Amino acid sequence: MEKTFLMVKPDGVQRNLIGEIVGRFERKGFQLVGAKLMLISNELAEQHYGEHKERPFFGELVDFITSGPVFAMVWEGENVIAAARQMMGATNPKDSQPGTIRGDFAVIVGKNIIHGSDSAASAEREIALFFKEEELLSYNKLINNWAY
Ligand code: RTP
Ligand code: MG
Repeated sequence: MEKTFLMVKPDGVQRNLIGEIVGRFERKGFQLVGAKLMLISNELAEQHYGEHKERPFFGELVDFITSGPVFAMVWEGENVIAAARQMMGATNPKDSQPGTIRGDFAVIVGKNIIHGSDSAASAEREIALFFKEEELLSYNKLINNWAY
């Protein structure tokens, strides 16, 4: 099953949006297979955002993503990479539609609440950067019905 890497950025954690964001992906029908609250080192930030190394905002981006705890997650489901990007909305909140996470909760591009892998290749790379294999679970919610 397809997997993607999603992360509530430091602004989202500070604004108490972890539950809201996790809830959206749960209600959509995707399955959480790994998660942790963590601090990102400078080295990990530079690797994660390596594709933006030459961009003028790279320094700010690294400073911001290392500025406080993030909530790193791996989600699984059919077409989850593209669906999560749709649910996140456009990179710049001034262009993201209401109903998307960035459209509903963010104002400026440098503080846009959530990260999500943009392709199968980046999902694979980013999952490996943030999680060990044994931190990812495979489970079937239909086997045990814990409500009863
Ligand atoms: P992300 O990687 O964080 O999920 O965001 P994205 O794919 O939608 O956008 P990307 O092009 O990968 O840019 C990474 C992050 O850099 C910040 N950014 N700042 N000041 C600027 O013009 C600018 N442009 C991009 C954003 O926070 C973006 O999420
Ligand atoms: Mg990106």
